[in-house]
Amino acid sequence: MKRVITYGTFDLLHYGHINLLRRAKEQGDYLIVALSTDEFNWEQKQKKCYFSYDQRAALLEAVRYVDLVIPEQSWDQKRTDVHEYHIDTFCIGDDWEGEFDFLREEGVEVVYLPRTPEVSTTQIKADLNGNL
Ligand code: C2G
Repeated sequence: MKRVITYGTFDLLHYGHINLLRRAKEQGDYLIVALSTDEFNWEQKQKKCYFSYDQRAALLEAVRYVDLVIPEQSWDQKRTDVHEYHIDTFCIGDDWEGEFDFLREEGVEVVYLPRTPEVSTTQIKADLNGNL
C-alpha cells in the first residue's frame, strides 16, 4: 500500500485541483490531503477562504481520489506528518518546485506536478466580481 500526501487550501474546488488530486492518487494507492485550516490560511497565507475548513473538507471527502483529509495547521508539520502517516510520496503542484525537497531527507519521494495553467481560485473570484 503506497501512501501519498498533498497539502493545500482547495477553496472554490475546481478542475485544476481535481487534476492535481487525480495525478497525486496515481502515484500510489492511498491519498491523504492535508487541508489548510482557516487560521493557517489567514495567518500564514493571507488567504480569506470563501468556504470554511469544514465545507472544504466535505468537498474533498466527496472526491473519489481522496482517502483521508487532515488539517494543515503549520508549514513545518510536513516533516512529522510523513512519519506519522507512513508516507511514501509527497506531491504538490510545480508552483512549489523545490520548496519541499527537504522531505527527501525523511525518506519520502517528492513529486512536483504541473499545474493546470488556465484556472485558479483567484481568477474565478475576479471573473465573478464583474471582470468577465
Ligand atoms: N493547483 C493546480 N492547478 C491549479 C490550481 C492549483 O495544480 N490551476 C494545485 C496547487 O499546485 C496545489 C493544489 O492544487 O498543489 C492546491 O492549490 P491551493 O489550494 O492553491 O494550495 P496552496 O495555497 O498552494 O497550498 O503547505 C503547502 C500549501 O498548503 C499549499
